[in-house]
Amino acid sequence: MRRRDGIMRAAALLAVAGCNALSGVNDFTFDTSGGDGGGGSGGAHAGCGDGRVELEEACDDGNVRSGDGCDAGCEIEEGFGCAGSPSVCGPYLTSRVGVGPGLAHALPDDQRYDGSIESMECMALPVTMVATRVVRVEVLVGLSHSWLSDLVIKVVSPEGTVTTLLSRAGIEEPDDGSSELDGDGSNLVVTHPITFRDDAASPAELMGVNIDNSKAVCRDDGICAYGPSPGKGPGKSLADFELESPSGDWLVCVADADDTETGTLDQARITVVAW
Ligand SMILES: [Ca+2]
Ligand SMILES: [Ca+2]
Ligand SMILES: [Ca+2]
Ligand SMILES: [Ca+2]
Repeated sequence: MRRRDGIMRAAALLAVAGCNALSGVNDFTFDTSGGDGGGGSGGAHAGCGDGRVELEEACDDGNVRSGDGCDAGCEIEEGFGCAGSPSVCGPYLTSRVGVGPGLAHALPDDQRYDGSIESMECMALPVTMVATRVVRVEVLVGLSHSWLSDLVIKVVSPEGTVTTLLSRAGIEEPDDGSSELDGDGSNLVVTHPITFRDDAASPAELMGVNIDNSKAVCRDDGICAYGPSPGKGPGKSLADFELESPSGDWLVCVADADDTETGTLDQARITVVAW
């Protein structure tokens, strides 16, 4: 079955990645400024600390102590997330997991991409966190390719949510899966990986728009971070993953949807902030 093929592809790549992970690409950091002066201690008001989140409260954890995520004025402290009533709060944690650089995985040319994840090449990124709610996700992809608009890049969360980061740059594609369309012909090079994050100034659809076909994105135009442009692909942005569970295999998937020009996957890295 096609689906099984796709998973096996991802697994094979993960095996390659396992070797690379030994060289220390994985890291895990505790990232909170919590407690030391978070926002808005406007002073306790009646009802703050009673364990019920009322209209004027962002949180209420049943006390009027600061430093535990919900401050003495029932405001959420910087670097924390809170949910529920009474509020349960936790510090933001950051996990960063990568495969490569150096994967050297040839991307099949014109691989009969049909919009499905099974028709893409996927790199699996196993994230393990004690946190349970995603706040923010950022993805870095490193690959070489000689014709940017051949490419579609998607991310799949452990819960199975799919969002599209890049879809045939410079092409108003009629659907997710068409081939034989010519858009931006800029190059990608492994020495200059691309970061996708929601607050980037440039949309991915305009990648390469200021350089000619002999030039490389990021290296020659200095623009290395892009906001997702799903085109006809699924999803809106990386915020689609908010509040999902961060733990499990995230997939970064790439398809080459048109013939002649080719490329090679070099690395992928995901940064997940969650609490
Ligand atoms: Ca209250
Ligand atoms: Ca508190
Ligand atoms: Ca497009
Ligand atoms: Ca191609």
